[in-house]
Amino acid sequence: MSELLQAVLDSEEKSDLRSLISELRQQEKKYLLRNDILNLYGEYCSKYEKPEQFYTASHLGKLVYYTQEIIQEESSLCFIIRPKIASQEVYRLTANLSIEPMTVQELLDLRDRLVNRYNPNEGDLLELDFGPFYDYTPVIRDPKNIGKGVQFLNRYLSSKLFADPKQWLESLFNFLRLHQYNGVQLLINQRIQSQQQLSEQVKKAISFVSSRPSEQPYEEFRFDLQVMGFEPGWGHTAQRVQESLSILDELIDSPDPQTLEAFISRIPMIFRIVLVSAHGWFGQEGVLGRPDTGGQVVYVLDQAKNLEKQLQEDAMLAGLEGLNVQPKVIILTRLIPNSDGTLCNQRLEKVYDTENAWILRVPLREFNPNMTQNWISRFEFWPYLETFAIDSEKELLAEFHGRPDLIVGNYTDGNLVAFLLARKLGVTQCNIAHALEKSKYLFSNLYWQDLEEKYHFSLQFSADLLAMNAANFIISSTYQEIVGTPDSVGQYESLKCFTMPELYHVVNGIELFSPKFNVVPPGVNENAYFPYTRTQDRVESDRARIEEMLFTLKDDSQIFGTLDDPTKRPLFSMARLDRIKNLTGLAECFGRSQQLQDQCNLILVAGKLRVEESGDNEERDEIVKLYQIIEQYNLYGKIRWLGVRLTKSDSGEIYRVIADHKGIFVQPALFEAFGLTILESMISGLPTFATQFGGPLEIIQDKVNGFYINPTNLEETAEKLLEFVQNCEQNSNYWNQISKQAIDRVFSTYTWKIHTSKLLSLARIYGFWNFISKENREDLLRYIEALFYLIYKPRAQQLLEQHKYR
Ligand code: UDP
Ligand code: LCN
Repeated sequence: MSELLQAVLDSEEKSDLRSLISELRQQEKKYLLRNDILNLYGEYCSKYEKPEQFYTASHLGKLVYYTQEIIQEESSLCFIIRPKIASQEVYRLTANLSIEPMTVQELLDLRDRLVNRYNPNEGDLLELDFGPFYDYTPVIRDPKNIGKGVQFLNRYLSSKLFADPKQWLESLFNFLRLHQYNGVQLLINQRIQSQQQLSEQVKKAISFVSSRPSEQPYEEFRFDLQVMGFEPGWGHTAQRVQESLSILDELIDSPDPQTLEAFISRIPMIFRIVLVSAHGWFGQEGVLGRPDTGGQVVYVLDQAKNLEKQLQEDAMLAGLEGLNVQPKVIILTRLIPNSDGTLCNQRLEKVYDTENAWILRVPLREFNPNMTQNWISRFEFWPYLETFAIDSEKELLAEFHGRPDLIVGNYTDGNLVAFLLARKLGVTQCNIAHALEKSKYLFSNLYWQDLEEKYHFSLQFSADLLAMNAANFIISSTYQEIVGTPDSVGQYESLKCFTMPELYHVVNGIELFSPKFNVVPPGVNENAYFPYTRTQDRVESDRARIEEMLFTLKDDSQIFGTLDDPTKRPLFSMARLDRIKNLTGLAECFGRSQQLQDQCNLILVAGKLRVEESGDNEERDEIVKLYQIIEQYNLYGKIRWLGVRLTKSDSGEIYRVIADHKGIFVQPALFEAFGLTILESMISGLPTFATQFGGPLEIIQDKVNGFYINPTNLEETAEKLLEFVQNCEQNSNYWNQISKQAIDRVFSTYTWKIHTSKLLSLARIYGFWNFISKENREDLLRYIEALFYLIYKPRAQQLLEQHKYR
């Protein structure tokens, strides 16, 4: 990139750069983000009547395109350039237009200076650097393969196996001897004493099972195999056993990535799983739509049900039926004594439609009952995590009668608890972010001190760093969650290098090229959300009730607004009422467009209708704002706002009723990590307009099975909606076409079956890797522990002190 900068300086574009800088110097902002830079450059090009060719194809145009941030200093400018995904270069452009590369440390000092928090006289600040711990582990080279960790790992491991067969086969042999279920040995027994013997016995066993009828049940020849050294776990029929043994035989003989993956994926090593979702209301009824309770709860519940199903299927296929295997999934959450009519005060709750999946609620210790008896915002939850993990460990061991095989954390708090538990129990740890708050709140790290009272980001970002580095593997819902797009930084990427002024500098927060990252998107609950055309599965009385609720019912306690003309096309949205979800932005977009109001009604399902009913700061602010917008644009008669808590089946039927009315779903979030409502609306057959900021960019293919909107550009959003409505009017089939393509998109790509088989396969491979590579993570884990005790814990204790007086 320095060449590009140099090319600008060496050409006649140097004078353009000079004028652009002079425009920039007139800006009040000292810290310009990409959008500011692009706007400034656009204005510059039109002011000086630059040709289109110059705008994009000049050296300067390219430089601007790659520049993520510009920081103005007295006499120089700092350019933070992202030449490609997941990489960053920093340059200082001096007053006399020469360029100097800047180190990460210099950049972080500069950012501190910008907010007047640079104190060199007080000595150096703590630098956090996780980089050295990744020096000895394999890393992906090509950014396009980021998020495909397991493929990479399989290639890496099979090449090792190929290069040094003796040592690696020995490890494989030892790994196979490990597995048991409730004390019963699986796979191989004492009769096989070496890897040499293993390889001989495998051949014998293959020839034995090959002579059996392919469908013969395993139980009928179990003892023959046992004599040869093989225990249950190879398959439920002669054919399956033969396949599994043949895969092993091939692996021993000529290892390749596919064979390795196929073999490891068959190993019966996971029966008990913990899903940690610690904060907030975790329940099956009456919890959704509350401030902290949205997609994560939906995701984890669906995941638990589908994991159980997959584990049962895997156990059956492995031939474990005779052992009475009962896989168990526990969702670990906090118990909330004052549970506002929900079951969140109940210790144990069975997950519907499962045999052995449970919600286990562990109470917080009673530091101050005013706090711990009630719901605690996710931004305040930090002081309780360590003791929650200690208490949960005991409960989990009792519930499982032993250790779990996999611990999956959810969100920052759950991931930290997962780390503490996994460390104690020596179990594989998987993380799921759902949302990393750092990228949601602009400059949240730079101004953390000002935001601390409300958000406690110092604890949150520290916890993120610790948990994500500790995790054996991380699953993300999209590629861009990890490393963004060519022109926007990813959520994990945002934690790579940043300053927390006066607390620490992060010079390398996470290795984005590590194979620990894997993209595994969620699915959608197909019992609750299905195409509106599937009338045979819909309940007429529910449809009629929801129809009335959406369009005509008068119930001031839960519904605001009466529609003048309920037959107009509904624009529909449903979300928690927080700032980032931006339902107020959608209302404003609707308010500003008379044409849109002429054609459509706006129907919102969101939060509560009254400030005094809400315990959450952001929700209260949004309630006030929504009423202001309704008043300002006189939206009476054109909007309905439902502050209702829906059952699962009602929430499914709502989308379908909107689809019956040929409506549109709009998701206007300022940023959306993934967006389950988008899957729900698409599978229901609703044309969906969703934010271009975040996950929806990967879910939707623009104009094919949905549409992108830029929610910060209200006019453009209104135009896009209007254009769609007009197209539907001109072509009566247009709505149906988009609707059908939306449905197809979800069924082809976002199902829980795909998710759980991939997740379990990852858990096995990473478990195997940990074992076979003898990778010593102890140094990393010790570093993480030290940071936990030296940074996280004292800050958490300070917050706890504050909580004592609430
Ligand atoms: N939801 C709901 N009622 C509401 C708001 C949301 O049932 O009032 C559900 C919605 O159907 C979806 C989830 O909550 O299943 C929201 O998930 P999403 O990923 O869209 O956003 P999040 O709330 O997690 O940020
Ligand atoms: C949290 C969010 O903010 C959403 O974008 C996700 O869809 C949800 O969690 C489930 O992962």
